[in-house]
Amino acid sequence: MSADQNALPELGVAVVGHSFMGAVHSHAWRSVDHVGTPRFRTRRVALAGRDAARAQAAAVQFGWEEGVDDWRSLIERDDVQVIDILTPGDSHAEIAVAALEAGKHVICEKPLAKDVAEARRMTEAAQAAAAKGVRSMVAFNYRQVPAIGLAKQLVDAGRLGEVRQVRAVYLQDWIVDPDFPLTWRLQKDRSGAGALGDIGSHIIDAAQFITGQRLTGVSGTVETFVKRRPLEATRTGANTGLGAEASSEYGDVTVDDAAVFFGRGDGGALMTFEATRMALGRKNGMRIEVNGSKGSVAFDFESMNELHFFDGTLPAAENGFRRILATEPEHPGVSNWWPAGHGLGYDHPFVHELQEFLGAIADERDPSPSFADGLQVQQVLEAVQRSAENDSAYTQI
Ligand code: SOE
Repeated sequence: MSADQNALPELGVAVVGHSFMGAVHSHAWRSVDHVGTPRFRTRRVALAGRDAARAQAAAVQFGWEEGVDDWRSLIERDDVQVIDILTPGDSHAEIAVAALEAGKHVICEKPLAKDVAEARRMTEAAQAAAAKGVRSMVAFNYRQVPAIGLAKQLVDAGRLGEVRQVRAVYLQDWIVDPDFPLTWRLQKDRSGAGALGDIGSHIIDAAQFITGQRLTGVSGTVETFVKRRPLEATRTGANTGLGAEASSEYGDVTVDDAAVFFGRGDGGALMTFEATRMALGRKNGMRIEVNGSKGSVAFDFESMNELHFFDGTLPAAENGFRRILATEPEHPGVSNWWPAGHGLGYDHPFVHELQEFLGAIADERDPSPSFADGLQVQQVLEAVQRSAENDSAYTQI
């Protein structure tokens, strides 16, 4: 840390949750002061979990001063100004509303809540807090991938012309095995939805972010291929991924394994979406293609440093999709990292996300995406669920 950084104001941070997203966000909090132009000297004050011993072990592993078993105690502390919520969806609303009412800035994992009512309550609390200078943000990390930022810049600059079609898929396969246990991501009362909420929410946000169009209605269907699974065995050690241990008892899966839907954007675009955790062989296949009247862009997370751009204004005989390496300093988020061509990974966009959040706190503005953006995505998710329950009827948002 340079002498100048020592002069920056201190900002105490606490995270709630220490599984996959706890590990990823902790990694980002450890980096954020050392990348680009820091706005604060962040202090990683505490990590909260449900079990004291596991929280303490995670705090040591992930670099937090303390591990505690009660998130409420963090909200009461004067040395904590930021709460980062990384828990299952059923606790987001309670933690976020309490933290905002206590004057803490809040960043919260997506989807914002487990249902629209809770997301609305969080958004109202965020708006009331914003009037007092307290900031809140929902963590749609894929917005912060440089190639996705570049796609948005090309659309905004009119290089695609009128945006007419979007096709977005998010393909994973980590629950294909019927013996994979019934973790919280497979329980509706804890997560709100399955693949639809967990990864469908990302492609809804990315499609709307890139095109600047919001979905106005959707038609969709969902399926649960494996209807019963072993319950999850009590965890002992760290769990920094999606894996879990099975017990010998079984329970019902109450969420979708896969969802397919289409919708219309408010600018006239037709958008199709597929979210599944059953696409055997696909690990984190988040892909999005946008076609306009003058050009197209295509992104695939498995080659996350690339954006494919077709410029339809060039002569047909020598035209084709051009592979742009989105690693130039001009590309969004890249200039603070490595020389051109050296590339970023899954973890870097989470640092960009914190930079946006901390920049907004320092500049006294609302960060993007806001809780209101998270609420709108939640409304899309709920509209897909209603459509699916109603023979795929087209459902207004
Ligand atoms: C977090 O952003 C997240 O959506 C996880 O919840 C998913 O399970 C992961 O695979 C993609 O990232």
